[in-house]
Amino acid sequence: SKMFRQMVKNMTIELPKCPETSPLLVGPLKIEFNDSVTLDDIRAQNPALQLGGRWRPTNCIAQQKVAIIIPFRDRESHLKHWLHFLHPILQRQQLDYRVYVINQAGDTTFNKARLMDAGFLEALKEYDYDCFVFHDVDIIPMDDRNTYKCFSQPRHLAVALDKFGFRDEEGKCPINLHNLAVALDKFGFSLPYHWIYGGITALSKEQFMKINGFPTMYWGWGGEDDDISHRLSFKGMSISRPDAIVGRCKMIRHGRDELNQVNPKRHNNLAKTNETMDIDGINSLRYDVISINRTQLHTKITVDIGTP
Ligand code: UD2
Ligand code: MN
Repeated sequence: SKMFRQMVKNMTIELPKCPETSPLLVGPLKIEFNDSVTLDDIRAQNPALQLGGRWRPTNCIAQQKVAIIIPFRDRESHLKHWLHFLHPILQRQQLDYRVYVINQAGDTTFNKARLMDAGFLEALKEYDYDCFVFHDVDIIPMDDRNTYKCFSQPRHLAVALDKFGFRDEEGKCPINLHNLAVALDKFGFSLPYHWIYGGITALSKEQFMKINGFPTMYWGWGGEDDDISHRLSFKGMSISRPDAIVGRCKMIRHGRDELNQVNPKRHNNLAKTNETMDIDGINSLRYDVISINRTQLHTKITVDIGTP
């Protein structure tokens, strides 16, 4: 009978591995920020999400298990845009993923790298992830072929940034980013600075462990991304990137956060990465989990990461 056949199918047939390139991808995306979208809308648009902001394909085994780590404090409107755009993209990419928002407790200076380290450790307590994507809350990829997975070298995904709202006096965008990307790509360039490693990055568990995670001493804005880039090159790794077309991203324009002023010590710290990296990072980090809040859209972990 049909029922019997269905039973046998469920019991004996193992799911195939998902294809290297998902057949569901659509390519370039129109990203426009609409403030009227609500969290209820986003939940309704992503009915297959499980508690904790988790999803995986049902008809194949994902190529990689991916933890998305967002360092966070007081950026609710950016987070809403992020959830609205990213959940559908990640599902089309057929990933086995979960979204972690790592929220800094208290009101001392922001420390992005500590939050990302804590996110790595907390995610691994829950699931055997292959890959960790570290993601600014205010950047949205403009092409779903920019796959959120890990490669044989650490990946930089936010390659060509379209800074939202950047206009000249006549209200026109002075640079057509698409044309610029096409031109750069034609001549074999993707970025002016090949060491840039910020915005959205992906490291496998092994790549992350090899550099002892991220530095703990960068309080406030700047430097930590360059420190990570230094760590990678000191350990003999290089940075892998999509081309400048697939790697286009839109950034929400914003001012400097009050508790994330430019870090005056960043250049001093950066000069010492080679000496400090083996003792400063995931093996020296101390933090306390204050709360874990799982919703349909994300796992929000509030952590006390100490003070400068
Ligand atoms: C650049 C980098 C970023 C980081 C930073 C220096 C790119 C595209 N971006 O971003 O990766 O290296 O410089 O530190 O290269 N955040 C909060 N609340 C706060 C402050 C920060 O949630 O109060 C989080 C949030 O996820 C944000 C991220 O930290 O996207 C980076 O901070 P930013 O947006 O102020 O820095 P930005 O845009 O200059
Ligand atoms: Mn930003």
